Parts: sequence; structure tokens; C-alpha cells
Amino acid sequence: MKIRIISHCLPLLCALILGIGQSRGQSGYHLWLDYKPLRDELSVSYKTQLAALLFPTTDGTDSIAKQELLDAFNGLFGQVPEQVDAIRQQGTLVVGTPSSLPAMAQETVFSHVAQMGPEGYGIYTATIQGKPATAILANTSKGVLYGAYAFIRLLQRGADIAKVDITSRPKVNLRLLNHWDNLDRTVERGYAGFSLWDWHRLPGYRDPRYTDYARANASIGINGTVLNNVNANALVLTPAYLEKAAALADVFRPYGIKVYLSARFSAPMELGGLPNADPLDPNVKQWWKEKVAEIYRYIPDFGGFLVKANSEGQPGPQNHGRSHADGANLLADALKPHGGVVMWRAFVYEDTEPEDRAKQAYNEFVPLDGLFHDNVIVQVKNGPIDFQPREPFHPLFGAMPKSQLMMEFQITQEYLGFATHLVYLGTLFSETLRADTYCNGPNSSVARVIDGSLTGQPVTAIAGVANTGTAINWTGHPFAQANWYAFGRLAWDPDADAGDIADDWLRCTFGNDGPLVHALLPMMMQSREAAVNYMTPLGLHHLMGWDHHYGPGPWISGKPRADWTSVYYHKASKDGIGFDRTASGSDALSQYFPEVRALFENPQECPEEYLLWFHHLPWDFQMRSGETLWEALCRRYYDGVATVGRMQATWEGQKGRVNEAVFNEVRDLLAIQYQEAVRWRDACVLYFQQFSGMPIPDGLGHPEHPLEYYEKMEFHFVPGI
Ligand code: BDP
Repeated sequence: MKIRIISHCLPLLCALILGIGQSRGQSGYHLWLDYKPLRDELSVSYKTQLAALLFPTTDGTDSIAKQELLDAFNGLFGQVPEQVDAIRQQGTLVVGTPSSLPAMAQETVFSHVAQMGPEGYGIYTATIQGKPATAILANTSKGVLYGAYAFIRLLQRGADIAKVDITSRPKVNLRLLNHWDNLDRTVERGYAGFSLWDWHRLPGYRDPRYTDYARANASIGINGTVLNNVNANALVLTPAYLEKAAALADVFRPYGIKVYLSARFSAPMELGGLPNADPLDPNVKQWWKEKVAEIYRYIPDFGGFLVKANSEGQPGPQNHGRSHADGANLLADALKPHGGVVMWRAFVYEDTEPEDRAKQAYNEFVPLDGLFHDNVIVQVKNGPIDFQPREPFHPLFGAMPKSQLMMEFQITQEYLGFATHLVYLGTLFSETLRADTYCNGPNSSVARVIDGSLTGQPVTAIAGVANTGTAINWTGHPFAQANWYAFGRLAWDPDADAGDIADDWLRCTFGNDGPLVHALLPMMMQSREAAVNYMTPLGLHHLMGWDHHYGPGPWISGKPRADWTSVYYHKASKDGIGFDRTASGSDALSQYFPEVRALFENPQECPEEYLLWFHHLPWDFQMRSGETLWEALCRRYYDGVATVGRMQATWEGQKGRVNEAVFNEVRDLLAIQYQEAVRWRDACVLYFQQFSGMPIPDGLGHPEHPLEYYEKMEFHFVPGI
């Protein structure tokens, strides 16, 4: 009987197993590292050019690089090169450092190595020992690893490797993901499942996925990860959790990735039983000193702490009458002997003060310029409010020349449609990085502030709040992978082009398919502007639903604090809309350098993208297009939705070009995005119409439901809280 049941079930079991296998293969799990076969003619030439591999390995890191090259060659053109220890007459790929290849170190091509620093690499077509070869060279095995991934990317793009001459080194030293992962595995503002860190089974069980995570990050140059939420639980600093964090650090180390932790400022009280956490108290100093020494016993190359202090209820030095500099320096001094850093967040605003929230971080931090110790980096969000679909750059960039400043972007789409909306963030990141602060005259971009080229700051860093989770495709939306990817690439080179990065991502993810890229690249590049338009056009901001931040909520008011409501930010009334941040209003504009002020000061000249961020204007204000402000606002809302409609059509055109599972998933998500975009548009237009008293311009259509319908919508168990 049993046998009969088994034999009956066997086909079903096989189908299930195969189905699961197929679904993982098709799911996007392999990210941009899915080595799909190239066109035949490319394969033929690569087979000849890369017939032999001369790659003496020296440690775990370059061994990973070697295996990755072998896997990539096998996948891309179906050939595993012969491994040799002397250069062939032709067709050899030489990989290594001056010390791993001592017999060749005097060759001309090695002269480039001097410019590469500890993490850079070069890829060259060269003559070595009188023979034509391809070379991937670096100073360190970490550089070799990055070079290997860059070379694979060239192959994935079908590049002509008969003439390559690339030297690349990262412009920013510390390139980190910030995980807002809690110890119970929920992820604050996470939309891709639970935390990747299986704390309960660590350190004993090391999920192979940790290795895949490290590999993905290494492939885009990310070299650090903060494991836990900035709203930190002090428990992460206890031995039980340090042992778990150490296991993760062991997995990540060969991939060049260091582990960091978010530290809770009151930990000396919670864990150490001290009566206070005053940064100037010798007992508190001693506690941190010992705690840090303990951490380094578990994790010898521990990177340091990230701290959210005196912000949104988190404890901090101000609880003890001390400044942010006192707090940061306390931890920095404890870390200093071990080589660790403190990333001290500037995302602060008073609990009580009714001052424009956009001004508060600047007011708090600028007076502290010059007081931070040299292993402190002040971590500043891209804009002065909070990761909105569009914000001007944060006025702190360029305003603290005697301090080290770093960038914090949000990769997870808290305010940009969660993991449901296709919104490519490369353009958002790049817009901020390229913005000119004028702190040192023209060409003082935010990128140049954070890469140290303006200030000479020795420690440079950039962080992105991660969008990864246990979702089989890592990020929930297949296209959200592009945001992780773009973050890494821009962290390496903040001046890189967001379009080139998207092009790379498309080719590496979906195969090197020209027509597909031709169709999808413009779609990606327009996607963020579409989201801005259907959510918060013309400089509006903070219009989202209460607390969970899902969907529109321009009507949110009457909450415990004004600056957590929408009405505080849009200030819509019969006389107009927008937040006056000029001298006649909050004067936040005065925090920028004069050239930037001049750009935004006059509503007639202010770029329309930022108009209502800086100005409160009447509904009949004349836009440059000749429309009234009300008409322009409506048009933007409708344009945003229309763009999503076009994105759907573009995607439909890719049927058969991407695997079916991903095709269907993106198609269905775009349909949800369209519905949600319509809801944003209709809710906002109707809400603002109460004040403008003007009709929706002809030809745009009319919302399906009355405003009340949208206001009454309730959503339960929204992810991310
Ligand atoms: C806000 C998020 C909140 C974070 C906070 C932060 O809504 O969950 O804790 O930022 O950055 O955007 O600390």
C-alpha cells in the first residue's frame, strides 16, 4: 500500500521538486550575476581570447574571484579555460597582483598598479612577456575580486576585449548597506520579506544565502554592512548576539565586507546597569571602552558603530545635557585604538520645537563643525526632510568643512511605492550627488563633498538603507534589484551615469538583448519622475498615509506633532499651496550657499521641481508654461499616471524576451502600480481642489470617487512597520 502511494505520488513529487528548482532559477534569485549564454559569435571570440587562465591564488578572496571567473565563462560562453602557469602564445587571461605574479611585475602593464590604491583594479589588453594577453591587475586580492566582477560585466555586455584599457578605483572608502533589521527578523520599512539574518539559528547555522548576499554586494563594490536597525536594541551588543554577528562577519570577510552595528546610546544603562549614559562620565567611557574591546575579540576587523541619537525618541547625549559631538566622540574614542569609525546620524529634529523641520539638523550640527574626532563621520540623509520622492539636497553638505560628512540614501522604497512600484532610483541618487552646493564656488557638487575631493576628509563614506529581505528575488520587486545595484555602483563612483548603470543592470540581469534594453532603459529612466508626479509633484512632500506611509494622505492632520502631518508641509488653503522657506517664511533657504539661494529664491525662476518646497503660491500663480499653478499641478498628477500606463505597454512588449515568471510578476505589479497611482492622483487632486475651488482642466478626466471615499480607506497590516 505504502509503495503504491509513493509510486502514485512520485510524478507529483518530481514535478514539485522540478517546479521549485525552476522557480528559483527563474525567480531573479541570481540577480545581475545570472550568466546567461551569449550570442554565438561572441562566444566564439571569447573562447579564443580566454582559452587559458594564469591566476595564482593567495587567499580566500582571490580564490572567490577565480571561481567566479570560471563560473561566468562557463555560463556565458560554455568554456572553462585551461589553467596554466606560464603565459601562452595567445589567449591567456592573466589575473593577480605584483606579489602573486612576481615574474611579471616588471612588465609595462604593471605600471598602472600604482594608481589603483588598496581596492582598485585595472583591466587591460597588453603584451606580457612578449605575448598578447588580457590582464586583470590590482594591488590586493580585494582589488582582484572587484576587477574580476568588472571584467565579467564587460563580457555580459558583449564588450570587445581585444582593446580594453580600464583603471578604476573607488572614490569613496566606505560603501555600506544599512539594514533596518530588527532582532525579531522584522525589517523596519522593509518590503521584501523578513530579515536575511536568521539570528535564532546563528551562529551554528550559516545559511548559504549569507554567502550569496556577500557575493552580490562584492560584485558592485559594497564593502560594509550595518546589520541592525538604527532604532537599535542594545541586546545586539551582548555576547550572545556578538557571537552571531561574528559568524556573519566570517562569511562576509573573504568578500571584502566588514560588519558594523547600530549602537543604542543608552546601552551602558541597559546592559551595564550604570545610572546614566552621560558621555563625559568616566564610568560610561570605561564601559564603552570595554564593550568595544570585547566586540573586537569576536570580530577582529569590526567596522564600527552607526548611531541614531536624540531622534524620534532614541536616547542620546542630549538626555544628559551633552552635545552630539560629545556623544559621537565618546564612541569614537573607544573605537579608535582598534581602527573603527562612528557614523553619527544627522537625522535629528526636536521633540518639541515648532521650527521648520527642514532646518533643524543644520541648526544642530553646524555649530559643532570641527568638534568631531577624526574617526567620526556625520551621516546625512540626501535631503533635509526624509527620503521623499524629491527633495533638494541637504544644506549640511558643504556646510561643515571641518567635519567628515557622508551620504545616506534610502534604497528601500518607503516613500516611493514600497516593493510594488517600479521606480528606478539611480536617477534620484545621481540628482543629489550632482547637485552643486557651491560651498567652494562652482563645481562643488555633493559628490565632491562626500568623496573628500573638496575637503580632503580622510574617511569618506556612503550608505544606503537596504531593500533586501527573504523574498526569493531578494528585493520584492524584480526591478528593485536595480536600486541595490545602482547604489553600489554610485557608491564606487558617485559621478557615474545613472543611465549607464541601468543599461548595465538590464544587460546583466536579462541578457545582452539590445531591443530589450532599448525599450526598458527609457522606461526605467522615466520611472522616478512618474512617481514624483503621481505622488508629490512640483516640490510637494510628505503627503503619504499616516505611520505606515502607504498611499496618499494629504489630509493627515491633528497628530501628536505637527511635523508628522501632511497639512504642515503642503499648507494648502484658499489662498494657495506650498511651504514658504524663503526669508518671508521659515527662511530654510538661507542655509544654502548664495548661488543656491539665488536659484530657488524667486518663484518665477525656481525650477518647477522644487517650487512648492520653497514657496507658498496662489492657485492662479502663472507657471512658465502659461498655465496656472492649479492647472500645472493637475497636469503633473495626470502625466504621472499616464507614464505608468506607458510603462505597462512597454513591458507588454517584452513578452517572450524575459522569463515568464518575471514577466508575469512585473506585469502584475505594474497593474497594481497603475491602480495606486490613480488613487494617489485622484485623492490628491480632489483634496487640493477643495482649496483651489477650480475645475480639473478639460481633457484630463475626473476621479471616479468623491474625496471622502479615499479619506475613509483603511489598510491593515501594511508591511514595514
Ligand atoms: C523615517 C522612517 C523611520 C526611520 C527614520 C530614520 O519612517 O522608520 O526610523 O526615517 O531614518 O523615514 O531614522
